Amino acid sequence: MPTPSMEDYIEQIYLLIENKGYARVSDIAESLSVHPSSVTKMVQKLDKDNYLVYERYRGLSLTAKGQKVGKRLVYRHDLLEQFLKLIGVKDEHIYEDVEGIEHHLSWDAIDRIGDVVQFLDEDKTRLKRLKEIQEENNGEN
Ligand SMILES: [Mn+2]
Repeated sequence: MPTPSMEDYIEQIYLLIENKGYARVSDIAESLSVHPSSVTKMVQKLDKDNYLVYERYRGLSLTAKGQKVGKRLVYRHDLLEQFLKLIGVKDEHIYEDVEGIEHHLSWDAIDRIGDVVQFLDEDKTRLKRLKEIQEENNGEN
């Protein structure tokens, strides 16, 4: 199992490759706000653990295992954003909140949150009722 830090790297590398077609050490460092030397170190570890293949002058590509994990991590991040948005969390909190919790939930919890998203999404009266409750509770504070 990848550590939280490894997950952050795999997730960002997956996104960079998806969006730009490649992931350079400097791009990874920028998107994670870390020093390039930390990226090089982690990339070497991820290579050793078979998530990616790193060649100093050719760049880096995800293995099948790395792609599979990356895809799941991006799905998890997006689902949690969608969930927080649906339950009414303010936009300005969503990204940081997801970054804070995503590594600490079991896949069981992720799947159950997926159920709730579907539950709220498939019948708009449910969301409407949730909004009413929130307005009532906000009135109390
Ligand atoms: Mn994330």
